[in-house]
Amino acid sequence: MPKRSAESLLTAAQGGDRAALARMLSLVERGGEPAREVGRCLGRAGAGDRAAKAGGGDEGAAYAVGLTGAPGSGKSTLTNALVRLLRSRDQQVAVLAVDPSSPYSGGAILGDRVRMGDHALDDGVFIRSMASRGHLGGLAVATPDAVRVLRAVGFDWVLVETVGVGQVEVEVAGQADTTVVVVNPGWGDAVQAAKAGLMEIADVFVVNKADRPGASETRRDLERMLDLSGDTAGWRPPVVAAVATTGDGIDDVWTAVEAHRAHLEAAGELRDRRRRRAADEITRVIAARLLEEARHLTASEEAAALGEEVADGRLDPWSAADHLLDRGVKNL
Ligand SMILES: Nc1nc2c(ncn2[C@@H]2O[C@H](COP(=O)(O)OP(=O)(O)O)[C@@H](O)[C@H]2O)c(=O)[nH]1
Ligand SMILES: [Mg+2]
Repeated sequence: MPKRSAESLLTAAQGGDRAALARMLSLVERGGEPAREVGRCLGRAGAGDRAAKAGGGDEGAAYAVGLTGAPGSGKSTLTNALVRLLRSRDQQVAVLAVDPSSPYSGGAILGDRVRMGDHALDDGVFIRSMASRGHLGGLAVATPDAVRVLRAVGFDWVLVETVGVGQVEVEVAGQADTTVVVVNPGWGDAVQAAKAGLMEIADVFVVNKADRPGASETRRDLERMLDLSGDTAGWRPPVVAAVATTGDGIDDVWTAVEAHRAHLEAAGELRDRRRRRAADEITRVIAARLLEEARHLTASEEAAALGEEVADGRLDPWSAADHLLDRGVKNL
């Protein structure tokens, strides 16, 4: 650990020091006490902001857009195109590329870096890949922290690209303010999207690679599934066709994202969503710490002896647990 406090890192990052920003994100990613200190520091800074704004809403803070979909569907290419569009409007944009399975393997992330290389020298863009393996509580905890860091540093937009459609990734994408689900023509005829739980989290569908045959069929399939999905709280996810490689349809994708944002803000839903997400996050943090404590409690010799008794049928597991819990929980 360097001597620099989370506060001084934050001040530097807010002043445009990208190394300080990267350092903060590394701390957040690694977890533990340093990550908590970063979180607390952001909380204090946020409290100051709120006081200064005299009760102003949080709608002005960076807006998070999640992009999810099967590997190869074109999320990175689309993200790159969106970054280009946002930069043309003079917006500050950060990209988090989350890879839950392979934090150190180069493949996907290196490829992403190359594809996003257009922006490598642009000050208004910050691109960062995030790992999660081995992280207590997983990226479900780390990603919102990272988004908060980027928010505090003053980015207008945070684009969060997840690498696949596993359960954790869907969860991460669902934590964004607006979630974009990317599918391809014939990509498992949209049914796969439903199977992966994407219908529930999608605010916008993009049928990318619309230069390939079958795009209109896939759009129609998605619209049919949306017809069946009933109550959508006043928002029906638009289905937008795009060709990320040429930029065709990118304006329409962004128009759909902005329409969703306007919908959330008009209805006061943005705050409600963020509040619900915060409650989920707190639950997850508590669950992770309780699990850690449970592992700690059951690692003792006493626990091993009790385990033997349970295995032999001389004791029931509930009594064994009571016995260990009576020792008191220490590390919370
Ligand atoms: N034909 C076509 N290819 C695309 C399009 N968008 C992306 N690709 C290609 O699809 C491949 C995977 O794209 P990538 O953005 O890495 O997908 P990701 O895994 O979802 O991030 C790359 O070779 C892209 O050039 C598109 O709209 N049309
Ligand atoms: Mg990618």
